[in-house]
Amino acid sequence: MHQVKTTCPYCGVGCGVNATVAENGTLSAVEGDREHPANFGRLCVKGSALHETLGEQGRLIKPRVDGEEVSWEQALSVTAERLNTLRAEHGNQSVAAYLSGQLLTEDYYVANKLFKGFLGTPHLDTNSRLCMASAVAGYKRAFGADAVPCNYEDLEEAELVVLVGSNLAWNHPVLYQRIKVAKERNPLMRVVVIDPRVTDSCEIADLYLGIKPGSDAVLFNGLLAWMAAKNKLDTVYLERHTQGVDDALSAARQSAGSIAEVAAACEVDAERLETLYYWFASQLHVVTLYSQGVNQSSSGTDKCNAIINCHLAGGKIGLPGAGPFSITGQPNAMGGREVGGLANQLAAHMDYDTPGARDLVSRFWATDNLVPRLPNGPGYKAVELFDAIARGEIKALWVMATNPAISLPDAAHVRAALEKCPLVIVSECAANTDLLPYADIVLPASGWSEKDGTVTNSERCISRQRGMLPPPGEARHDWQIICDVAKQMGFAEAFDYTHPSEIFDEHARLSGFENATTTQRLFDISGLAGLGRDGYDALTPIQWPVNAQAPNGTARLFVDGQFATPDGRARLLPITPRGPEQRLSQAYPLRLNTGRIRDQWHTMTRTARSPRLMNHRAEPFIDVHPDDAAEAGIKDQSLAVLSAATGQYRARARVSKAQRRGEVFVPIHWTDCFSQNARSSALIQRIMDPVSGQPEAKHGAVALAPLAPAWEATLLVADHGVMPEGRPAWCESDYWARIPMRGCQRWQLAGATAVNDWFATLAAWLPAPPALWCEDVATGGLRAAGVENDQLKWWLMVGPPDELPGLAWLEARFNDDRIDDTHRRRLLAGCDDGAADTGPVICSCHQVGQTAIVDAIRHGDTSVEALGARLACGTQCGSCIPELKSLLEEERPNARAKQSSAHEVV
Ligand SMILES: Nc1nc2c(c(=O)[nH]1)N[C@H]1C(S)=C(S)[C@@H](COP(=O)(O)OP(=O)(O)OC[C@H]3O[C@@H](n4cnc5c(=O)[nH]c(N)nc54)[C@H](O)[C@@H]3O)O[C@H]1N2
Ligand SMILES: Nc1nc2c(c(=O)[nH]1)N[C@H]1C(S)=C(S)[C@@H](COP(=O)(O)OP(=O)(O)OC[C@H]3O[C@@H](n4cnc5c(=O)[nH]c(N)nc54)[C@H](O)[C@@H]3O)O[C@H]1N2
Ligand code: SF4
Ligand SMILES: [Mo]
Repeated sequence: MHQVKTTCPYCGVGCGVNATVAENGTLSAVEGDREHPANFGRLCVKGSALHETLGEQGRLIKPRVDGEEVSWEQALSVTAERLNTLRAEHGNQSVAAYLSGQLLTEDYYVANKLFKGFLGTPHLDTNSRLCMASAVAGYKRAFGADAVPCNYEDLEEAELVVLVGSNLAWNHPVLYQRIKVAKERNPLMRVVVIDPRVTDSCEIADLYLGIKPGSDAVLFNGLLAWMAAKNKLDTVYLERHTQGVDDALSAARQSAGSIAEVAAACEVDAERLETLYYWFASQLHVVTLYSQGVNQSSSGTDKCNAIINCHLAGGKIGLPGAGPFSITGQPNAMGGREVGGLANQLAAHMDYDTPGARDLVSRFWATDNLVPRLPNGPGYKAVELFDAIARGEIKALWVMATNPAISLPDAAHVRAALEKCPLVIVSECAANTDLLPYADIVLPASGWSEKDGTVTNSERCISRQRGMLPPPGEARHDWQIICDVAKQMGFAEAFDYTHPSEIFDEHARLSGFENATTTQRLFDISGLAGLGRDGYDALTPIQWPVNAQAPNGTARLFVDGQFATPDGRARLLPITPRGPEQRLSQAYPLRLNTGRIRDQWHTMTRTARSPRLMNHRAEPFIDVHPDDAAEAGIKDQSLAVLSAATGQYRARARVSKAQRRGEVFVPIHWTDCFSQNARSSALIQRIMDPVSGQPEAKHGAVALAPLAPAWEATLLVADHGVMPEGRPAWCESDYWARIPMRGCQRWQLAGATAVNDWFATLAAWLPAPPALWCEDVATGGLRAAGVENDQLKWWLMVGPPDELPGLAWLEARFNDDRIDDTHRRRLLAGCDDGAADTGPVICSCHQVGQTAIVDAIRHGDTSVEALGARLACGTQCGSCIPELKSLLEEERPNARAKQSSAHEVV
């Protein structure tokens, strides 16, 4: 048994993880690394379940070409040959790559080098386009470089933290916990949440602004104008270190009138708005932390600059506890930006129009004598790239570590493009995704715990992810696959790496190459060149820039007021606010918001492997305000359908006052692997920010209607030895959702037409006939179970899922070697005689259910601490504390109607 220090592969917080590798070669436990500056020992529920998501089952283990398993040798030569043929026939620019912020920096670097440097195509973009592109463009316009000024300590040192379009409690939980602790220590610290939804992040908010979706630029323009009117501008800072304040101010004044007018435009209370303005203007130590509620907009870049303007105007930047902080989503969104993985970038923070950059990069890569030369200008951004595929212009696409069939807007259009594309190559870890059916060539990649390299988190901190386990089957590391293909294509010398440390070394050298002489680039990690393999293996977290001037890294940028623009001054930009471009209409009257849930990661290829992470939100859902639900004739927990111009979405309604009237929220996580039709991206149009190319994923237009099925059922099916391969027959139902459990799968099903003969239906669905059967003719309810060789094979309940017993007991029976007589008698009931149903799981770490918590509250527990002492809930990662508080509130005598999980905030 030994311990390895590595980094969590999920969110951009980039927590350090201590992983325990057991004697049998498995990863037996994980805990937070106390020495890592991102988390100092903390982990959230996803991070602490990492070891439960590993194992060979469900992994891709062999390369495939045209649906047939082949050797690596064949896969590589076919890949190289087909790419070369298409390039020869249609030109270099007919091939493209679509990468991901979940690749390691080394993978990203070689992919960028191959496509832009050696294949001569600029069409290499990344899913960071859907995520960080507006933040990148905002920083570049203001600072002259894509550089996050702040660090995590600033969040603790601030007197005011403003969360804009960020549900930090769920999406960056460890940072949220850090702010929470800092707030307990510093009673003067204030937190403001600006979000159309009341989220769990509001738990620590002193002020909540339930803003009209898309109106953030009006709010921040209003703030700038207000600061000027109240003499709260830092005129000395503006004069010495910035440019453009006059134009910015006049644009701000034009769009934002009085407090009352801004409040009306943003649909928030005027007094609350003025409180925010007053707090912001009167504090120097302010951090505004913004995320997808700002970025994923057709005017996302402008919103970022509206925020940055206010920080520059108040001199609230370059100081401890101050700055505009764009928080990154993916573990290596930042690393991808560093190597130049966006289509408008060339390499190492250099763009095509950076003076001298093209020459510098081609000399460094020794491509200057090569035909083709480096591309002349930017390539297609993600949405444009798929449009070019649909037009037939791009003939070959290599996708790595992302799933455009799910995460790009207008999924139907993307799928049609993929269908049409002559060559689709996919490098992937999971055996089952919505993208793989479109792949001509499938290349099995190693995953977290197997791969070795570096990632950069939200505070520019470079950390090592370390390989601990061998990849399953024949899976290879992404960097290796790319280099193998490059070698087959004739570029052996330039891709002759034997270890990621060599790639990192080259990346570090490029970042410093002629830096300060020709193009002055802020991104400089030349201090990390020449580490050698041992130095690379021993690398401890460090923040860039790391160079001769800053050998130990740089905690904070722009402390001297010098920016990366030609004249060293930051830019304030004139911002004219624009609303969402996806317009509401009579046909589609509701505003659609999309986002994340606490326990799942994106398309669930990893988090759904840990059954306990499925418990918090088991099915796809639609959050809807009670009045909108009533108007549509929809009850809480009933099935509903959303329609948009581009597609449909079916899920269970959650009626909640946390939603504003006229707006619905859906999660982004469900794919065709987990549900019949619950892809959020099917409802979003292909509309982008004109500067950044980031899609407007937060502002769809939809209609809501009940699904009103004739029947609903819950079917549990054992994992092994029951069903043949392929999609089960019940997937023909009008609604289904698959929920992985331990040893079995739960299927929530519903149909539009009544089933007259369940016995015949079950015989058609399942090989094992019913052994137990209980029908309630009056209600149409039915319970049945299939038992073979004393083993539970399946269990069915026809009826609405709120009649289900807690499923822990049944789950245990699916894992029994044999069902004894006592258990057999209880099977249809689905629980032990008198056993309490624990209800939906609230605390994922300790698996504590809602019923147990409510019971404890009714027995006198009045605080989160008391509940923790009795049930252990909320005592590990703390992510469920907001929900515990809601339950405490709801169960209080005379509590308001038990309808919402909203928190009261002033
Ligand atoms: N659990 C979990 N954590 C994750 C991820 C995950 O999949 N699961 N993914 C990671 C990734 S890649 C990313 S990018 C981050 C994203 O992290 P966040 O940006 O925090 O995530 P989202 O839930 O997409 O959206 C944030 C909030 O924006 C709000 N919003 C919508 N429209 C507007 C608006 O017009 N104005 C304002 N002010 N707010 C608005 C939404 O209501 C939502 O609460 O999370 C990372 N962390
Ligand atoms: N409507 C709507 N759409 C959105 C968003 C939204 O808020 N609303 N958010 C957008 C944002 S911010 C993001 S970041 C995207 C995320 O969307 P995606 O990037 O499409 O989602 P993931 O599930 O993270 O896809 C990663 C894939 O890579 C595989 N994988 C994991 N590790 C590795 C590896 O090491 N190598 C290889 N080769 N494969 C690997 C995983 O199994 C998975 O299939 O979605 C975007 N789309
Ligand atoms: S906060 Fe993010 S990086 Fe940290 S453990 Fe959770 S998912 Fe991983
Ligand atoms: Mo993201």
